[in-house]
Amino acid sequence: MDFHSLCVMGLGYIGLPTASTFATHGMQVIGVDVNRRVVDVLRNGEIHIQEPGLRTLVQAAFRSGNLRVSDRAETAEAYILAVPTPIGDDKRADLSYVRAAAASIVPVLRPGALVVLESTSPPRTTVDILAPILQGSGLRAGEDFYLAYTPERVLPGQILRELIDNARVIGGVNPASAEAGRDLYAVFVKGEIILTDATTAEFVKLMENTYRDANIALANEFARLSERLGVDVWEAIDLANRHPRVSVLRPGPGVGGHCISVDPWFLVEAAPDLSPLIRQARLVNDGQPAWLVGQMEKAVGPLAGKTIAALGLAYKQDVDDLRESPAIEVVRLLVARGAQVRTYEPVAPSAAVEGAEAATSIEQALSGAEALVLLVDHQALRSLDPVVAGRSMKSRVAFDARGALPRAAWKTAGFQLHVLGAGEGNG
Ligand code: SAJ
Repeated sequence: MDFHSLCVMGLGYIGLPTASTFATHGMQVIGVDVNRRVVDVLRNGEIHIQEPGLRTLVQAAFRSGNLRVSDRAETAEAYILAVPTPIGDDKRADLSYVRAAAASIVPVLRPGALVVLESTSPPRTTVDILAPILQGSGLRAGEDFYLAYTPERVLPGQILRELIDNARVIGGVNPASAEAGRDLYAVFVKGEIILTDATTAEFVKLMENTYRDANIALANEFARLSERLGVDVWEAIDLANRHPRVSVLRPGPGVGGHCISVDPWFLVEAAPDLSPLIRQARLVNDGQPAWLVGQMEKAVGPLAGKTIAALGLAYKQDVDDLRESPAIEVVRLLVARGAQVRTYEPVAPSAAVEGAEAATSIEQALSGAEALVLLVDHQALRSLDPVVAGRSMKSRVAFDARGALPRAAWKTAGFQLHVLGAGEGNG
């Protein structure tokens, strides 16, 4: 099939790059977001999210004349749904955005169109939830219109390259739908495109992020064990990873972002009796901020009244995304312990946590601090000069929750340095 027009529902971290990339590859694209502010920002030539290269791409898309933005769906040959699928406090998927986006397509859906869901979703969402809503149009999925699921697999920070280069799994409600999906994405995808059924494609996505979550949980548990056993986990991981079939990930303050800390719950929700390991991995990673704060208390005593500089709030290095960030959870716990916390987030300078003071510069964050804690290994923080940092602080105490600070330099600068997972006598 040849597609000329596309309607992308949801202009966030996935929808905006996807819509723009299709537009720069010659498709007529209408990008839709129900948030009026997002539409206005984009119409003013700005972008509302940070991602390397995105501004240039979006500007090129607008300049090509192929991209328009709106707050309502329009008739097109193909639709992509890239709306959020968050979890509630009960750890169950909230599909309200998917339902609403699907319902808004119903009046404009025409025979022969293709609808693709990209949002990470619980298994069977495409078949059991999306298809019935779209069939409210009177058209039948797989017969009168094509319906497919394809997971986005791009890594925040490298979205634009991975969007094009990564392999794509496309699952259809029938083979013709998967083939239609392939024809659409072949417009720009250079990676291999592999066809399957919709539920398998949904499951593959959840497996990938669950695999990573479980492996990070393992690294975090290794860090806890190392502290107890007097082993330096960083050295131990380096040595274990010389084994040809071992690749232990990095321990840290926990797992954040809107993907890995969320998606495994979709599998737990689907079959709690069959997923104890997946659930436990989530609990280990969610418990990591409290573990870190506990270790800080062990090292320096009660935190109440202590002035602590918390460096980094994003969920991982060199992104501005604060969603589900374990760094924010650590700050909350420090505040709850009565510490005077000053935060500094170089990539998202306006980021703030209730109860903590948001510093606008690293100097301001460190000035008079009795300890610092490195929570995100942003390039700008890794390269912090310990001599300069020590000069503005009241006491030279540093906690490194990412194993990212050059230890010798910090110790030479007179710092008492505590590294997560570096057992007593090895730090
Ligand atoms: N983290 C660790 N230790 C590690 C690796 C990561 O503590 O060794 C932490 C990070 O600091 C962060 C969290 O895990 O808080 C997640 O970061 P990430 O870089 O592992 O993954 P995301 O959430 O940015 O992107 C993931 C990717 N999935 C996989 O690698 C399997 C990406 O390909 C997906 O497209 C994305 O989720 C998504 O949108 O689902």
